[in-house]
Amino acid sequence: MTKTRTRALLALPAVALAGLLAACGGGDGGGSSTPPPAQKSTAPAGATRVTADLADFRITLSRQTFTPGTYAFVATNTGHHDHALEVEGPGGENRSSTVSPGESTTLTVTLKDGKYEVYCPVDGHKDLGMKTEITVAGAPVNKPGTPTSPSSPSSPGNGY
Ligand SMILES: [Cu+2]
Repeated sequence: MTKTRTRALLALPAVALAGLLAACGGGDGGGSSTPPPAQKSTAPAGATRVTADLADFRITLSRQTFTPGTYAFVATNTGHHDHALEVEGPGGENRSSTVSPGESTTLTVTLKDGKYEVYCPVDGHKDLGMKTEITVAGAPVNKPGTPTSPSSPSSPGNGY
């Protein structure tokens, strides 16, 4: 009367894990040592995650230099006033929704070569110090970096 059940289900977790591992591993150009938790993905696939801390009245980004590509700015309001994040530069401007203290929002922006101003567009906060500048330069994230070698000028003519 006893039936042995084939435990085919045991094979599943390993497969799921392998799929997860293959899914991450995006290009990380900077020196962030803490990998983001692979839990909920509010950002589209392929976007590099950047955190933006919106305090009273200062914006702190997890990185200052960028290579062209798509970024998901995860803005968290750590202050006591409503704040928002605006990224303005080549290619236009992008504004996040306004976030209440303690809340966070994600702003996805595609950055091109150039300089961008990152600030809080809420009343006068920019002038109170909620602004910073970022630089976008170099090879796209998904390509291996091409070294920027300044063409060496002809060697000084000492004797010939
Ligand atoms: Cu603000």
